[in-house]
Amino acid sequence: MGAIDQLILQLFDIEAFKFGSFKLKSGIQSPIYIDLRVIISYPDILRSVANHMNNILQNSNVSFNEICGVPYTALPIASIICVDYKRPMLLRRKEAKNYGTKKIIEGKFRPNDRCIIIEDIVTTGSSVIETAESLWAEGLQVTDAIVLIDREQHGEKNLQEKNIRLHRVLKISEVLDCLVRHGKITEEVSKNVSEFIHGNQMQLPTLKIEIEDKNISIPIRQRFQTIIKEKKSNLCLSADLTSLDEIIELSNLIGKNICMLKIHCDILTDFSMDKIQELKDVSRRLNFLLLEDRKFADIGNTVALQYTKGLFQIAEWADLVTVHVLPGEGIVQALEQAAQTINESRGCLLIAQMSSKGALTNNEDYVNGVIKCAEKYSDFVIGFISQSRLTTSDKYLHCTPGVHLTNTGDQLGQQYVTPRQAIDGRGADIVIVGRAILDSINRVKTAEAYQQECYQVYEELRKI
Ligand code: 5IU
Repeated sequence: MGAIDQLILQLFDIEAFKFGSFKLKSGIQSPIYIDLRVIISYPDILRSVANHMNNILQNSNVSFNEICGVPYTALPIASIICVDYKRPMLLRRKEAKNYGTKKIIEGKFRPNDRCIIIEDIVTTGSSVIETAESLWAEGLQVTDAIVLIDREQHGEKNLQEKNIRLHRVLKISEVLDCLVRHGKITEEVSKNVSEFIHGNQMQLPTLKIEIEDKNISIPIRQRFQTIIKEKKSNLCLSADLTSLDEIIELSNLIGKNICMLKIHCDILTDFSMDKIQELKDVSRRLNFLLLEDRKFADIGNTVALQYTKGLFQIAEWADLVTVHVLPGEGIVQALEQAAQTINESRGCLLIAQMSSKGALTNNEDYVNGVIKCAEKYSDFVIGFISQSRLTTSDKYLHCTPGVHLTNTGDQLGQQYVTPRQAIDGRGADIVIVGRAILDSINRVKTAEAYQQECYQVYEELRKI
């Protein structure tokens, strides 16, 4: 007999599965009741459950620093795995203590550590999501949860919406099949339970709003606008730093204040797909877009390769990229086509005008050509990098770099205006700020100040 069948039969023998008619907490009448608390009385079964989870960990190549068990039944399972892997354990209190330190997460960890969640059973996934949210709030990275049983009532999808992968030892459908095969329950009971499960798919109500507003599959333009309103931020940080580790650390601190993070991947000395995935996770958690300021400028065929291939595989992680229309509109067509191979929404910003002294972009014919191109590819082009308002249409977000509250320029041609001048005078929606924040003594405080100033002016003028 296979190890999975053996586990299912053991669970049946200790009455972890009960069939009949049971009133659930929600008031719904259910033909099955699963009580996994009983397993703590059976060391062999606990051992076997932990072994199955260890196998999942090995096969899925999930890397982690800590393991967090969800009280109560999953705690002893998580302890065994921690001891097996010699990794520290964390746990999330059901309620924060109202005395002493008020910590909700117990155990030692460092910001940015990877943590996996262990749970005994998933129905809607709400307890895993609550646990992940507490861990995220502490700066931990959580992308995977392992459960003993998935009731297959929409938990996997609900977790997916939060970018958490669900790994399960058993699915309820497998349990039913196995019990029928071994004559423990009749076909009829199995069918009854299956029908109940299918009829009780439980989408989390709060997630419904998220699907409309934040889900990665919604058009990027809509997502951007929602982020700006929700976070009250029209600030984009231009993180022209050469260390991706530093950018990740900084975005953990400043992510809450920005609507977008702009980077140049080709100046990074420590670029790797794993690290950029980490940055992407931070951007999802703290809800900002990632802009790779690649300034594509070649013929369509080459640009499609630059976008999707090579060391950087930009299309995999950048929500938005910047594009020069200098080679003609084929460049945008190529990028849009290439983006269709990615299963998340992607877009681009066309560079219409530059902030640097003597920029050749800044003539009327050129800018008109850029606007025409935006109109033609308006599903993919969501805005401009510009120094003035180019169209009256609200469809395009105008993003303006070259902003500093105290400096007027640098030694290499950069020309600065203040946030108010950028938004009021030049019609910017998004203000792109780099060294004004990066070179300040307290980057977090400075970012907060720019966020407030930029959004206040924006609200005043656009009455959002
Ligand atoms: N950037 C400009 N001007 C432009 C364009 C892009 O400054 O016209 I197009 C980029 C360059 C840099 C950032 O990455 O925006 C501005 O950084 P500072 O705020 O540190 O100058």
